[in-house]
Amino acid sequence: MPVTITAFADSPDEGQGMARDMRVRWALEEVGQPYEVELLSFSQMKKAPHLARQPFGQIPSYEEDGLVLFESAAIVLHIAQRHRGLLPDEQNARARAIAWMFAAVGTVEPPIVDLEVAELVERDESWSDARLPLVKDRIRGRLDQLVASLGDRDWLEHAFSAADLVMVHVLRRLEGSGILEEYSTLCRYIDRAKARPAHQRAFAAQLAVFNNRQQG
Ligand code: GTB
Repeated sequence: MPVTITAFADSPDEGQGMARDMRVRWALEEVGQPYEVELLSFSQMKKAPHLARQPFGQIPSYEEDGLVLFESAAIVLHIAQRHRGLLPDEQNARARAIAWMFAAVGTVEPPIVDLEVAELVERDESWSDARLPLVKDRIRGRLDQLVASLGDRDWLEHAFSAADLVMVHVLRRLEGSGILEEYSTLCRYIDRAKARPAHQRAFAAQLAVFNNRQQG
């Protein structure tokens, strides 16, 4: 049975690759595994059949020979453990790469999500103007630390890994915020990752969903 993942039938980003199925598509492309995509409406995501795969009614989920998984980073880790090419062979480097995957979703992503909430949900609150700079500075703090760790290396470990895949996708959420542009090191890091053929195939596949919707 081929791998099947779920994705938005109507992604709010209109095919810009910001939704988290992009991480899973990219990982599968990196390791050369074919996959099928089940597109879900918002209401389908909240109903029992999908809740059995994804307890929070979100995308992406992942199914493969009786294994049902959720959480994009856990899915990427599973793919990286099952196939060669996304994690270093050497045990310590492998452990570090996995730690960076956790850091991407557990340490770097939360303040970025907080900014989205501040800008999209809280913008009309009386305290919003006072809070926004604090939220942005928390992101800058994390990015300063990430830049220091990356140093002059191309990737978080000696070669591209699942750590970079998840980290770059997390950082892409800052595109257009003006913050990322303050970090030329990170802009180049993201550009290197986006230039990978696997990224381009994954991006094109999710963009095709939007384009087909427009034509249909
Ligand atoms: N921790 C989970 C994971 O990593 O898999 C989070 C999954 C998640 O947040 N899924 C979102 C979802 O299903 C889509 S990716 N949301 C619907 C819901 O919660 O009801 C988040 C996302 C959505 C849209 C954009 N965008 O338009 O730019 C960016 C990111």
